Amino acid sequence: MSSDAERKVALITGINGQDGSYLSEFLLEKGYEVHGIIRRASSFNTSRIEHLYSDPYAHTGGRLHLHYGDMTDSSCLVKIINKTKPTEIYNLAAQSHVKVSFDLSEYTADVDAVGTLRLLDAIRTCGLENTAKFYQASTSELYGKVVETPQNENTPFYPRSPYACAKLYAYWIVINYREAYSLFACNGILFNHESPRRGETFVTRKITRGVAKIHLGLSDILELGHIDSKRDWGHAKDYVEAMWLMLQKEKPEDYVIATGETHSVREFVEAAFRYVGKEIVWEGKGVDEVGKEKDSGTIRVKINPKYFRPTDVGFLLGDATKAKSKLNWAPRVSFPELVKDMMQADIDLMKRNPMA
Ligand code: NDP
Ligand code: GDR
Repeated sequence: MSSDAERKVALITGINGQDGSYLSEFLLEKGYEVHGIIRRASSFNTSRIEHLYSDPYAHTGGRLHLHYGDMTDSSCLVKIINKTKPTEIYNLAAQSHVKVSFDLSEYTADVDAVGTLRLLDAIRTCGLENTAKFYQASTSELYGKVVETPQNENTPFYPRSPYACAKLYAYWIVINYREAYSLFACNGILFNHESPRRGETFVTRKITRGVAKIHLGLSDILELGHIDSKRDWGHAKDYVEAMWLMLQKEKPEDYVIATGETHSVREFVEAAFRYVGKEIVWEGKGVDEVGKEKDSGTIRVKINPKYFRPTDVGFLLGDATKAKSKLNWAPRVSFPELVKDMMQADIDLMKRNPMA
């Protein structure tokens, strides 16, 4: 066995999510042994990482290892950490859907807030607080209501959902464990990042799937909620590199990761339709604030209030100057390239499987 200083063993919670899959690829390429926690589900839930197994039925022989676990179960977290003795832990697991968090508020707090505490305590229980480095998936949702813009590491938080409130607890408990126990722990305050592997119910993927279906004649309408929300959208592949970079520094710190550009949901829809060169379906009314409708001549999709949130985040724009200067990190994929990547992937997917 290699010495502790040489060991490169990563543990990823949420490994089968969008970010977990890209991060696994990235770390395997860097020579890491990668362990991931997955939940038991009633059907297969590893489609995003299946390509990483040399043989899907013998993957334990490779450098990627999966363990059943759950952020609500402390004992399994202790067992997995004790068994794998990771040198880096990436906490990506979360009930990550903002709108769903209004319906599952207590569960979201249990997984996203208390789950983070459980993981931090498991590290201490296993005596790894001086050796394991910890990454926390913090979020631009912490900023919520606009206080100042662009948002950087010093911008005050104003969370606007049970999800954001749970992540706010996680953010601070990470800082507390860093200060109280000298744990090497970083918050990556990541702005929205997307990809062809983005969950189907987040707005970008919903749009690219919907437009691909319309393009191929499989559907004729796309229903959305608040289309005037603005987001700073990057590509997930770029963002997982930033997670790793944070853990390679001498000192643990918190970093904003963003592109420094913001676009509305409406602009994303327009870019997607442009990509397929299709006439836009005009239906319904526009909205410029949640709950307040106004006539608009430029509606591309049907607005369905069922997708509105009790409180939404209207505007996000990140300032990643610190990450640029200290981590030498910069996004590579532009907004038009992101839309193109996601559109083409969904067109290919729908052609292969129109029922997808
Ligand atoms: P996904 O929703 O794609 O992935 C979330 C992962 O967490 C899935 O693997 C999911 O497993 C797992 N998970 C959910 N609940 C539990 C639980 N109780 N126990 C164990 N695992 C659980 O999210 P992303 O990959 O997009 O995001 C990764 C992290 O980064 C999340 O914490 C998210 O909140 C945060 N974040 C994301 C941003 C983005 O724009 N993508 C921006 C900023 C932060 P399962 O498949 O079983 O549901
Ligand atoms: P967000 O992403 O809430 O920013 O959280 P999402 O794509 O869900 O929403 C972005 C904006 O689009 C508006 N919107 C819709 N959203 C969805 N999902 N479906 C719709 O039909 C729709 N129509 C309009 C929303 O109201 C919102 O304003 C994501 C998640 O990945 C979080 O986990 C992460 O922390 C943040 O990004 C940064």
